[in-house]
Amino acid sequence: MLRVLVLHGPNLNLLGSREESIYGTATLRDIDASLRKLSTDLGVALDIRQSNLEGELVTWIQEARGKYQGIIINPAAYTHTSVAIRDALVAVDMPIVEVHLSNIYRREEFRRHSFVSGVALGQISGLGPDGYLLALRGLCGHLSSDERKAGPIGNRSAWGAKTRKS
Ligand code: CA2
Repeated sequence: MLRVLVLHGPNLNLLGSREESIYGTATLRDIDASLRKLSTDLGVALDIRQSNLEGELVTWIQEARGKYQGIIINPAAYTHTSVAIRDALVAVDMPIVEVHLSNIYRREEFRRHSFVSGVALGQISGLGPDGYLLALRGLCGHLSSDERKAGPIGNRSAWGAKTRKS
């Protein structure tokens, strides 16, 4: 059975209680419940954690090696600041999907840069809680596909490789 780790970064525990105009009304519990339901349908084992501490997230990423096949992460504000989280994601050497509830490219300038996107399999931004479900489907599809064997994602188009004729 595939095992996937889901990490939520700082302040996401406040979802649904403030800033609803940006992040919506769903709580983190709601998001986690819909992820768990989908994981049952997909036959995937999920562990879900949230932390407000950068070091704790780094430790959890390091510990993922050998226990999980992939990580879904919303690094929240650390997206834009944390070389430590990026380095840990590189070191753990497994596919990463980055999720943001809001569209970080339509907001303040400082949110447009992600330290994580360059080391991620993919990023989903702006689709609200559904983004996590799409991330889980995408990650599981990637993990169970022969496509992985075609080489590092950075060296090809993951999707294009499948559709290319020659
Ligand atoms: O859109 C996202 O998912 C973000 O990762 C959310 C982060 C933000 O710093 C990123 O730029 C984009 C902030 C999460 C804080 O969530 C709150 C929820 C309710 C009240 C206050 C903060």
